[in-house]
Amino acid sequence: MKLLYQTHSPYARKALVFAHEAGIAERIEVVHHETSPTRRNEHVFAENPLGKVPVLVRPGRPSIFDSDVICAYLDTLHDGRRLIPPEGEARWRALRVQAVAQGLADAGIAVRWETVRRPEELRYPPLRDGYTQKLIASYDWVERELDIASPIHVGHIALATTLSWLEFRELPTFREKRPRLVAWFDEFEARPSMRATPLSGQTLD
Ligand SMILES: N[C@@H](CCC(=O)N[C@@H](CS)C(=O)NCC(=O)O)C(=O)O
Repeated sequence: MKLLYQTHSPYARKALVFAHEAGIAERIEVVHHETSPTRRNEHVFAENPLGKVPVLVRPGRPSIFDSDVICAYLDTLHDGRRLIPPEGEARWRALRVQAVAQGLADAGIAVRWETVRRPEELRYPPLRDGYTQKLIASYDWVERELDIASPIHVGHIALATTLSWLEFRELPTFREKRPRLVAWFDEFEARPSMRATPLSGQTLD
């Protein structure tokens, strides 16, 4: 399998960290692609009509996207404990954290459009502020709600890879007055799966 990847994408890293945690990373060839809605990447569009990474290209079978679906598929390929709990409240807890993590990454990208990516004269500060409020409210939510004592699940992976990216891009910090979250995140960042997948590179628009 090939993973169309980007070394500075929180979503792509989530899929790859998931593969490491599931013990199947060696079955995946990682191929870096630059993507941006302002610079069409034909290789990525050939596999995903949204033109986004990550995409999992499977020999002889249709490609899979987005990161949520890739993780769900990867979870069917190993014999260990499921990283997406199959049933009960544990399932909804994990998927809910994943949803907040996805929204955090989406909001972080939106803030970057309104601060550094869009030409200065086209930036709209109220939009920057609105998305920043979503970041802050979500940081507070995970400080309160995160199930730090549960066995590792997809929500943990999505959240850690997103928080790591938010720091990498110097977006508003989650570190102040959120001791529970910070302690959990710092421990998670030391995991081999995170160390094996460092963030690097700049977005090209
Ligand atoms: N919901 C998607 C989001 C993927 C995404 O936005 N990827 C970015 C890279 S961080 C991308 O390829 N953007 C290109 C574009 O928006 O055209 C997922 O979870 O995989």
